Amino acid sequence: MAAATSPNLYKVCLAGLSGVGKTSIFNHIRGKEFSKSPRAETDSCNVSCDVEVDGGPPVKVTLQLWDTAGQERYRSLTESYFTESKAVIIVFSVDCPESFQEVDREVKRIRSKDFSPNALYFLVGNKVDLKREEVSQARIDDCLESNRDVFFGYTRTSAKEGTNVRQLFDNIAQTLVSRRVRPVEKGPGFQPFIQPHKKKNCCWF
Ligand SMILES: Nc1nc2c(ncn2[C@@H]2O[C@H](COP(=O)(O)OP(=O)(O)O)[C@@H](O)[C@H]2O)c(=O)[nH]1
Ligand SMILES: [Mg+2]
Repeated sequence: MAAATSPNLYKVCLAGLSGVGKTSIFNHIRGKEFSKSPRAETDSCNVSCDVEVDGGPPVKVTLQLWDTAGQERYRSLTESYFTESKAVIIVFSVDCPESFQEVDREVKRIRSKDFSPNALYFLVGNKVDLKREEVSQARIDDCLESNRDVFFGYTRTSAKEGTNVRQLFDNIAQTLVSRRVRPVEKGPGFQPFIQPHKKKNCCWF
């Protein structure tokens, strides 16, 4: 029997140095209020997007977005976090040059196939509501120019004010569909991303 038709479901992960606002972006898109100390849990939420393809009726896409439980603090985001990701959002904070240096390290890891090798990568500069931007646009442009084969987009966001967060996910959904990235097969072989023997919200590592 043929596998059941898959919905347009894609796993998407957040990455980037601790403190850049990953959990805040995650919380914003799932409608939670902004907090000065958001609780980090390994968790996922579904983000629904309508994508226009070739002028036809909108296609429904679900992005299954994953946040870290703060493992990045110990440089211990393991391969299992990225497994099956179709897109990875690498976040830095515009007020924190160190977080931008981390982007360079992450690009090196992507190039050495340490990260999810088949995912599309999206760069995000978060906290644009802050007056002090310490990462110059010239540095960002350089990074995008020399990594044109890595990043499919750059978005300036504020998780605090909600600036561009929705647009980021719409853009990711649009890119995945227009590049004909295969969604998760939800047929008989489908596995939820949570490891079956572990409880939801429980740390994997
Ligand atoms: N001003 C401002 N602060 C933010 C923004 N996003 C996150 N923060 C704050 O930055 C800190 C770290 O955020 P968090 O989401 O936990 O970062 P994570 O470690 O990458 O998950 C928290 O105090 C947040 O309230 C933003 O867009 N603007
Ligand atoms: Mg977090």
